[in-house]
Amino acid sequence: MEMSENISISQDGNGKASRVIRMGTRKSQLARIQTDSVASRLKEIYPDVHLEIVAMSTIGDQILDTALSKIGEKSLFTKELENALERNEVDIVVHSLKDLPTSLPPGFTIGAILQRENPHDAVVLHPKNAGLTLDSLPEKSVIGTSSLRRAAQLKRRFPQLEFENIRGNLNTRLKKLDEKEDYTAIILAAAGLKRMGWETRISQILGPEDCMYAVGQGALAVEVRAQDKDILEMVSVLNHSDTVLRCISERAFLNQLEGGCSVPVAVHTEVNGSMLYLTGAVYSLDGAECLKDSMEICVEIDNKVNESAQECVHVGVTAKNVSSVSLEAAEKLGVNLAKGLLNKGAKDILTTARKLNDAQ
Ligand code: DPM
Repeated sequence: MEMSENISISQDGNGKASRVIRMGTRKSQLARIQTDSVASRLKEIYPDVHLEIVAMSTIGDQILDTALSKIGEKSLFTKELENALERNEVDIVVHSLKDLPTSLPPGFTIGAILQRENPHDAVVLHPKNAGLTLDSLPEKSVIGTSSLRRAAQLKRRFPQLEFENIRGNLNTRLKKLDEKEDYTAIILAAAGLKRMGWETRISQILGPEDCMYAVGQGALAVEVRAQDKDILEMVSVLNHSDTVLRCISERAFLNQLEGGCSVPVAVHTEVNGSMLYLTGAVYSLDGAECLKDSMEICVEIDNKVNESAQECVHVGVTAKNVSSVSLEAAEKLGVNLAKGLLNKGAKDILTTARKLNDAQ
């Protein structure tokens, strides 16, 4: 196996040289679980590889009392990890795809997107409300979420409910819900709850008519140095083509809207045969305004590998083993859907939402 200079070598018990790959992770329990799951996939595929896990804490983990949308910096959870990648201290970083901006800093790329978990949002009730749903909760019940996207859609759909910020990692939020009387329920991504082993706390999964999900929600992404051909090759086997195509269309949509993680933008995608379907929407903060549209495109799910030496990068993603024709089609779908919404005034809605949120 060819080795690049930034891969260190260790001797295993048989004296056989094998590669040491270091995986950077945030220290939160969810980040550790996500990194471990990618590590065990890699271990299955490459039994000779030595994996080391390096845990770091990021600004996003340290600032627990401010709403994510107000801290402003898009790369909140990713910056320190990218610094470590750049300095060759780690070779691979596993992220929730939805935390990665649609354009990555130069020198980095997403080398794999793994099969998506349930991408939908879930309602977690205070135990005393067991059995109720957002429809049947008493008027003025307080729902905890600091996602502008969730709040906008749910305010529109459930005007009788009230919404308040809640921050912290998943453990902290569940504690805040259970041990106080501040919130009737909180809204979290089903995928995160499942990975933490808290699926039993899900009392309701929100379908697209109630709340569409965030771009990339539920999918794990593997970030690497763009120049590190060996590692790129190695992680490319983790790509799940349906998920890659869906997430590229979603990211292209968000990118064309110039939205970050702190704008009320939501999506829904499906792959059926060779058709890729994308629904995307932008909302005012109070949910009163909504621009929403759907489009579809034919993607060939053949396995025409990208033979060309220069790999194509689509919204930060290098998917070496997915057909480049399909990747291009997926990207075009997202761009075109966004252009349609921009023609209908999406820019104004987003600009106003940003200003209002900054002023609050
Ligand atoms: C982003 C948002 C949130 C996270 C904004 C959004 C939720 C923030 C909040 C971009 N990142 O969704 O509208 O509720 O205050 C995050 C979670 C996961 C990845 C937790 C969650 C796990 C699920 C996954 C935080 N990032 O959303 O419940 O892998 O998608």
